[in-house]
Amino acid sequence: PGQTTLEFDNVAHKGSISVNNGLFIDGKWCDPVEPDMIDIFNPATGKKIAAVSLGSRKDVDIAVKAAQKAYKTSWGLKCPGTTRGKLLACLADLVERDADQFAALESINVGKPFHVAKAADLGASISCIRYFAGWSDKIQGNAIETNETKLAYTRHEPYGVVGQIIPWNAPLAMLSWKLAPALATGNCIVLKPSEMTPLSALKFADLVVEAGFPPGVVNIVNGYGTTVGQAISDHMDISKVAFTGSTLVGRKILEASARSNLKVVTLELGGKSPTVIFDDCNLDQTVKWATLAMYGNMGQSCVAGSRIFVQEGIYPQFMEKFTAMVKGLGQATGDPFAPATQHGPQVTKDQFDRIMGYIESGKADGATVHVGGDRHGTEGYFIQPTIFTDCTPDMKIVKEEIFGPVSAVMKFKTEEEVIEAANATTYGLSACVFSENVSRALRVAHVIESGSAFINSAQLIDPAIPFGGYKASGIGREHGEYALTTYTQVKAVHVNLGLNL
Ligand code: TXE
Repeated sequence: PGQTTLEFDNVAHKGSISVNNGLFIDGKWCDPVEPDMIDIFNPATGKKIAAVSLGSRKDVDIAVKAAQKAYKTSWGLKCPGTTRGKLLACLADLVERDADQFAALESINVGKPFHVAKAADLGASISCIRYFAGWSDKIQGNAIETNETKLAYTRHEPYGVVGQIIPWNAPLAMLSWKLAPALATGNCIVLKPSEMTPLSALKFADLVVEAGFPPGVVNIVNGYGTTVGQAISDHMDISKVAFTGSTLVGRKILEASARSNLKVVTLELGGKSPTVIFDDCNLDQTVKWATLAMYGNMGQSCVAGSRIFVQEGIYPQFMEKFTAMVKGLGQATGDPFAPATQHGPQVTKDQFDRIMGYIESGKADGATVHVGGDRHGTEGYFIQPTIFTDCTPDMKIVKEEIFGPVSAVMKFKTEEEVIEAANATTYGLSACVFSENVSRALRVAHVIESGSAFINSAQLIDPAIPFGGYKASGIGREHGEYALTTYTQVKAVHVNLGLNL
């Protein structure tokens, strides 16, 4: 392994940032057993910026052994919660110290506008690690009363070695969401970043060492889903896998669990979330939130409010303001490091092609391109923020997750009608409801089938508040106290206080 150095000379960061290009196993950087590399690109230019190691099944085996050893000797039940909390709090401080560098890496590798990466991605990462640091010494079971000859109590024990597979849309935030609760509860980790966006995870590994975590507690094995991801999913010595990514791969991970050791699987998958806008909304605020809900992170957000239902009384006024706002976003498209940029490129050529394919399908199915509908510029993977109108429920752009800056707007008349339409999806991750009538807003939020419902807001995910999906959007919850239950297993201890046979 060696350093790969990225040179920056822009408003956000001047100088160079070095990350190790190896695999991080047992507290050290190492080469893959079978040497292999992958090129890493800048989506704003399409140009190569680095090359890093690609692991294989053999490297996962080595990482799992290191994690098992750490679990038995220096982590898990061997390590007091206060120590785990102290280490996690230190890690949060170190990420905060290096926030500019992390934001620059997310910007150059993922295409996020730098100032957005710093506020949103770094904010979400640091607050999540800090939040779970606080839980580390508060993991406790219950004493259960049955009769006077029995003492029964529960212990919330870690699983041991957990596997974590994360995507590319928010690499550092997804890593933090996965890693923090797993470490707080005493688990050791083998984590695979997305093979396309591993740079922030590689930098993060150096901070794991600097914070003082014992070797083997955190292992980061970069590699393809079909090799490293698959090896994690069917490993006999991994007791739990947490995954964020596509529904297609989520199913494969469940199948791998069924075929191997029935490891516990939690999944955070895709969405096709509804934004429901009633006549009595606060129009100016609604337009801003609906725009953020849909186009934040270039639409590459699992909670993207991509089906926008607007009540007919406010439809013309909403469309006028929404159109202006989305056109403004189109004008603020460009270099992710420019301070005025609000909208960057899609992450890869594959994603770019996939989204352009959806735009073509919308046109072919008879929807109207109201704004955008084409690529932006000639370099990199930029797509114009796009609005489709005249959409019908059978269209692919209404049914499938596009994961790009493409909304489908539909008109509705009644509350009953929109509830049915909002729920007419296989997904159930999130929903937004806009109305100044509190009873209506709550009524609708309660019956929409989704793991989160935002009233008069969007995207405000918080580490203290559970997050996850209904239906095909996932299994289990991240964040909040609920996340602790997905990283611990319950042991019931029965003590005989005098029952004689
Ligand atoms: O996802 P994948 P892709 C959705 C979104 C997007 C689509 C495809 O709609 O357009 O998925 O994106 C690893 N066993 N989301 O193909 O493949 C892979 O290496 C184990 C929504 O990039 O699911 C990466 O680390 N792991 C989403 C991770 O899975 C495997 C975020 C996610 O990639 C694997 C991303 C396998 N067989 C995409 N195959 C969200 N919920 O936010 C791949 N991987």
